[in-house]
Amino acid sequence: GDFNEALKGLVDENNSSRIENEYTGILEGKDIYVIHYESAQNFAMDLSFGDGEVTPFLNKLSKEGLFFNNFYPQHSIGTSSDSEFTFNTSLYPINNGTVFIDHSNKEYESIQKLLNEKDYYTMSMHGNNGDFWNRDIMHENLGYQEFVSKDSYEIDEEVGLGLSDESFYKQSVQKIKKIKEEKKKPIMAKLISLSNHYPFDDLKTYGEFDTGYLEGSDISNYLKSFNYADKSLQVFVEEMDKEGLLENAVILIYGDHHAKISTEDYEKIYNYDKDTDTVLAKDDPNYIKVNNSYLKQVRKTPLIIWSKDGSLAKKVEEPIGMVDVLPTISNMLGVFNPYQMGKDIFNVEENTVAFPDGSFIDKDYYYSSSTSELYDIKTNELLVREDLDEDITPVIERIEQRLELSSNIINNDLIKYYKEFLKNETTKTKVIDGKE
Ligand code: GP9
Repeated sequence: GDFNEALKGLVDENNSSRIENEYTGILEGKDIYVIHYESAQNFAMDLSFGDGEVTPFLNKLSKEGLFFNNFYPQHSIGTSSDSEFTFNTSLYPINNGTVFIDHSNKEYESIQKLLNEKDYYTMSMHGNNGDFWNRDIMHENLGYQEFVSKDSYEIDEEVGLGLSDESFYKQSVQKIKKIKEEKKKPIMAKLISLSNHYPFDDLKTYGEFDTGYLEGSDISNYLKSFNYADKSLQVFVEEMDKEGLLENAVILIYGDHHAKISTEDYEKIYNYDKDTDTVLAKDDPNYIKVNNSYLKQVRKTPLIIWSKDGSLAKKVEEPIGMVDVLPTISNMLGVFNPYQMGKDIFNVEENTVAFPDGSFIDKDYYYSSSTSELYDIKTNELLVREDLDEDITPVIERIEQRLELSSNIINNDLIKYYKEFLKNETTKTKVIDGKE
């Protein structure tokens, strides 16, 4: 019916925009290690205090790799699980529930399934309970051949929600090593980190990290936690290297969503005066309250594709969303998902990042659907739509249509029916061919 027509439109559009570019196939056959980096936010990468940068190791990787510094996760209420879902499928999360929980019985096309067909071994690893976010069911559905969770790890050191990142990474490297030896094929392994999680109160385990004028605030605790997670990530990369696992591999890092940090705490950073080393008082006439546009941008998370030889090094400024990651990396890996909602970032001139609530960001604007406010993305100034040269109504409408199509695919299991429809079409053609 109508749904299939809309899906057919998407498939046709995706097929016709499949273009070779300088990145096509460059990762074919390489091992891909994906770090799902809990609550990693971009702004912290730019901060440094008495003890130096908050995330020196992540910063190093961002300089040596392909660094998307305007990357936005597009999660809804399913937070971590939504980001995983969108990364895996290039579909948007739904608004009235959580795909991982409510739609785990539907059929999806995923990066794992595409790589499985290319004889990859695909797996995911996490130090938390396997049924958290219904992962044990959903990871299998999404095509991971193996999901290693809490029961397979020795819980020898705990931070926040459970097994510490450092121990998790160390044990994971040994598991990866064993699997590489056994399977003798390219591997895609996703490692879901855990330590950098709210409420960021495990200060003793994080270790010393001076946050200067922020000391004592929640954001300070977040930065200490992130600094800990950064040191753990460094352990992971160094151990992988020691085991010789980085020679024909890339590490892809994405921040899954923003952390719970109060607006007031962001304002501390915004209203900090370097010369006097003080934060402006709240009643000071120069005190600046941050608005929605600022908050949307300060909640950006990193996206990095890194290889040991540094050959990918480049900064990509174009706005990119989680939904665009699969189209972009699948072109690099030489696979293709016809049901993707996102775009290969290297094949678009200007990208628009849509959020599940209908808000969007592009190179000029941030539009908030809940308030219908439009902001200048660079100055965070509120704009008057009527005063603009261009009309953004068609952009808003197109986004609504795309989100509706994505939700329909999920709610009505359209990929399954579409695949059946395609199979029938092929059989029909064969019968006709047979008669001729
Ligand atoms: C739990 C971890 C955190 O296993 O992924 O989930 P979140 O609270 O970030 O959605």
